[in-house]
Order: sequence, then C-alpha cells, then structure tokens
Amino acid sequence: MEFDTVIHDGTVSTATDTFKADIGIANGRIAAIAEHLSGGAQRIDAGGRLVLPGGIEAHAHIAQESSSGVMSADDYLSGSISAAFGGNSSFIPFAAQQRGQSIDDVIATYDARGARSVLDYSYHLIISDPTPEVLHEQLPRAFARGITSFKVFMTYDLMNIGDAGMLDILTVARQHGAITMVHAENNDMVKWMNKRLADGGHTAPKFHAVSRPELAEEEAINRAISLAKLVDAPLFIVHVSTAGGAQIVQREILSGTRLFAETCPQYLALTRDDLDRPGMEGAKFICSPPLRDTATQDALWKHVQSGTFTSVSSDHAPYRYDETGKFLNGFDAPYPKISNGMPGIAARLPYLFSEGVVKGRISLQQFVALSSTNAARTFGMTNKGSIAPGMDADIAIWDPETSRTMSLADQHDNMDYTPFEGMELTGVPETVLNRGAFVTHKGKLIAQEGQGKFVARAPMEMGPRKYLAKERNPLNNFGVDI
Ligand code: DUC
Ligand code: ZN
Ligand code: ZN
Repeated sequence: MEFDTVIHDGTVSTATDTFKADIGIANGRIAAIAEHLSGGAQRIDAGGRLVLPGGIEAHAHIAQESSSGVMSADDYLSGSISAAFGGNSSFIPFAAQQRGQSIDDVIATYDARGARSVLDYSYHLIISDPTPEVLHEQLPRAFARGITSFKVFMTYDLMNIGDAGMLDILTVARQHGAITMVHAENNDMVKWMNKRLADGGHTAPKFHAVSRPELAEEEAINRAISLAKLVDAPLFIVHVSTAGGAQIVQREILSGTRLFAETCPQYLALTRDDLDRPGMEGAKFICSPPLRDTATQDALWKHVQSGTFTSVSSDHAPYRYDETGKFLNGFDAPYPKISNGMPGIAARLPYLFSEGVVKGRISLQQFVALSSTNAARTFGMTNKGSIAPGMDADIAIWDPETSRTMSLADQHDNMDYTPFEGMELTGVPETVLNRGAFVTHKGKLIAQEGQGKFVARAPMEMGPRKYLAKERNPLNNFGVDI
C-alpha cells in the first residue's frame, strides 16, 4: 500500500490502549497501523514519543462578540494556531446569536470568520432568542448543515432565556438529535448579590467571586437537569466549578440521566485568591463561574479521576488586559463591568497532561478520553478522536518528558497575559497533524491560513424515551405525552 506519510517509532495511545506502532496515512486518513510500516512519501520519526489523537477543544470563544459587544481578542487564525501549539487538531468554538438575529445570519457570519482556521472546526450555536421561527425553521436548517449542539444561558439578562425557553430548545434538540449545553448559574441570585455588593461599595475584582456564590451554580445545575428530564433530552453542563455541582452531575449520571459535563483547568489550578492580586491585576482572573478555593480543586480533581466529567475544556475567552478587553469600561471599572473570561486554549492539554498524567492523577487513556475522544463522540465528530484505520489522521506527537515554564512569550494567541504564567509543566505537544497535513512540526507553525475545514457533525443517537417525568408517560394513569 502507498502511504503519503508514515509516522514510525511512536508509542500510540488511544482512550483504551497504549502500544508501539507505526501509522500509515493516505488521503488524510489513517490507512494502516502495524508494528513496522515501510515506504511513505514522507516519514516522520516519532523517536519513541507519544502519538495521540489530536486534542478536540470543545469550549472556546473565538471571533465572538460577548453579549455586551466586546470582541474576543482571537480570531479563527490566531485562535486555531494557539490551539494547535497546545496539542489540538480541531476545535468547536461558539457561534452566538444576538437577540433579534436569525440563525442563518449567525451561521453565515461565523462561516466567514471560520474560513481562516488552520484546524478543522465546527460551532456550537448559542441561542439567546428562541422565537418560533428560530425553533421550527432556522434550527432545523442548522441541523441539516451538521450543527448538532447548542448552548443556552441561565444567567446574564441579555442571554438568559428562562426555563420555558430552555424547555422549548431542549424539545427541539431531542427531535433533531442535538445536545444542549448550558451555562448554569441562577441569574437572580447573582443580580441580588451584585446589588448588595454595589450598595456596600464593594467593587474590586475580588468581589466577583462573592457575587456568584457556589449555591447559584448548584441550584441552576439542579434546575437545568430537571428541565432536561421533563423532556428526556440530553444535557451538557459547561464549566462546572463547584464540588456541589459536580456531585449533582455524578448522582444523576449514576441514576441513568443522559448527562454530560466538563470542568476547566482554571478551576483545577487557580483560586479566588488570584482575584485579589495587587491593583487591578485580579481582573485577569475574572471569569464566570468564578474561581473557587483549594478544597474545590481537590474535589473537582476527584471527579476528573472518577469519570464524572466528559471532558476538560479551556473555556478560552480571550479579553486583553487593556481598553479593548478587560477595561472597555475604564481601568477602574467595578467588577461587573470588567469583561468576563480568560485565555487558555494552548494551556489546556499541557496542564492536564502535566498535572494529570505526569503527577499520576489520571492515566494516559483518561487523558486521551478527556482531551479528545469523549468530545468527538459526544459532539458527533465521527471521524475524529481516535487512532484507528479509517479515522482522520488528526494526530499530536508529544514529548512526555521535557519541562517548561508557562509564559506569555511562548503563547501564539493575541493575548497580553496568560493566567498560567510561571507554572512548571512537563510534556510538550511538538507536532500536530490535521487530516494528515502538518499544522505544527517540532514547535514550528507549518499550516497555511484556511487549511482547516468545517466539519459537519452527526446527530446524537437519542434512543427511546425514558419518561423520567412520569406524568408524561402515557402508560401511567393520567400520563399524557404532550
Ligand atoms: N461563559 C462562558 O462559557 N465563557 C465566558 C464567560 C461565560 O459566562
Ligand atoms: Zn458560560
Ligand atoms: Zn465559555
């Protein structure tokens, strides 16, 4: 067999196995895996390094305006390059509907933005305005294009769609085989806390953590799950930041609810003490939900280890530490007017590898599952997320031993800080292939702008109704499946 590329002398790891093998690539796909493969128009010597499925970043804000109109610092070119240097071979940022905007217009807008990507990409649709036309005409057109996941918000006045809006979206998602992602925080609790903090003159960045209590997340996660159960729809809780929230997710998964969740490196690595750095430095660490404490970090790691989380995602939301980003409303803005989010698309996998695999908290197989395979399966990237014949040749070659100190100087995004500055991490993704083509090689960018392609994703298998709400089960007395 003729191969375009052979990767030889690698240690291959998937979500289930680790083995020594050569990989033959033809026409962008994995064509053969064997102990020894000869030939290949191009041969890549892995030199015993790890050969893993390229990471799939399932939560990133790229070329996206926030609800208050602030454009993220990264576009699809810088965001995808940064992702690639972090060991990713594809990503699924958000395409956000502003109120009043049609979904067709949202998709056209993001298609133009996505065309610059060096990695394969798709979008999760953020829905802020679920009108009947959106629900019954525009979303079905989006599914037909292979956009099979949404995100909704339970917080922020300009984004929160209310419980009824969520039920409408969950119902449509179930009909079409889509999964609904949710930002779960109780809007009124946060607003009430904001008002009391403002009345007391508490405006410094550190009060951001006070304003969004753990209870606000736990209550909203519980409610979101109840809404999803009423209509038997699968649900994905994004950026879980609390022990209580993770515990609810674990309990529901164990009781058979079709539920998925992620946490993010910032909740494992940083605490709310970072919000109290001198001057306005704390603004760099404002994200929602907020950073918590070391006890929460320990609890979240246990949930990473024991399988509560489907994936660990970056929630890359890059707003620079200047007047274009964090300080759009002034350098002394009160915390609610400081842009919300932090960068991390390049740090996600090196952090998870170093703190997870190298420190013995998770196995290499868990790393692959959490960084790639589970996202591919959950979000319908059927040709990605594993190393097997027929799959896209989306591969990351890792040096598992080299250590480095994270610093802004090594970043490839458009940011002027990294929240992980100074962290010592072991393990470096040196080379990334996307459909067999180099994106990075030995730490250098090889890809051309626009090399990535839009990935039409498969619908999620819904399976039979479970009737978790017994009142909707027609087999029960008075039950009506409306
Ligand atoms: N939610 C996100 O998912 N990212 C950034 C800010 C937010 O509220
Ligand atoms: Zn969110
Ligand atoms: Zn986010």
